[in-house]
Amino acid sequence: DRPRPLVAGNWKMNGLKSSAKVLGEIQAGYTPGLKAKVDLAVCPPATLLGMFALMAVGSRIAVGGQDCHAKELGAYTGDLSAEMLADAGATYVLVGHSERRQYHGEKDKDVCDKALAAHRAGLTAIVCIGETREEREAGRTLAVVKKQLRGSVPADSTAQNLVIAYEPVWAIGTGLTPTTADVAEVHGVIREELRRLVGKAEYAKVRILYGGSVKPSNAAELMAVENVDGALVGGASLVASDFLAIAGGY
Ligand code: G2H
Repeated sequence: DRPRPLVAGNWKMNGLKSSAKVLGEIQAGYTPGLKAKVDLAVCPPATLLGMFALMAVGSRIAVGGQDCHAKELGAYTGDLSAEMLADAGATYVLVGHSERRQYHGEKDKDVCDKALAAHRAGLTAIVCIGETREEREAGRTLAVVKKQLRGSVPADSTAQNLVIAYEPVWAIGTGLTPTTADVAEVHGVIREELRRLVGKAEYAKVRILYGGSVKPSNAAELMAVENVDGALVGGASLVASDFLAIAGGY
């Protein structure tokens, strides 16, 4: 039994109030047929989170944050706690996206603390991992992914509060994607590692998303791969018809 797939849109630093139109189009296209097959989530910038959550009430489209602080509250100017995201209507939060690791120096331990904070707030943490081009060329992909998982996945994780997103850094926003054989290998290793991390009863139910230049033309092929339980979509999630076409790849 494969887990129910999840297609999550990561809007990154894109979107103004006028982008509510895009969410409206996604809602309109989330037909009963699609609902029966796949869960949808949209992670807009935090400025739009509350509005999107209100708009999405009743549509079964989940809303998520793109990052959270590890603490519940305090003197951390500019940061947002997991509790604040939950209060605004989020049910998911991305943690450890490679852009956070790269531009904000987040390490596995930071990502783990953020995922724990997400769990405390009742959110599902989408923990992002993935190797760089240099790591792949050095043949270290599997070792890197295992190390990131061990360091970033908190011990209290379950199939309910944890989603993994495997995003090879070199495939993000570049149009390049790994072969389906490569994706199958990495996702298989992630599944095995999850057996150790979340336990025998839960590990098969944890959703493992693929991310990195997912688009309508490659989605069906990528998502047919064993142990690929959905997608984390960046650029293509900003266009409702593309996002829906990707979700329809199931
Ligand atoms: C990877 C992905 C979504 P894109 O960052 O998180 O972005 O689909 O634009 O490569």
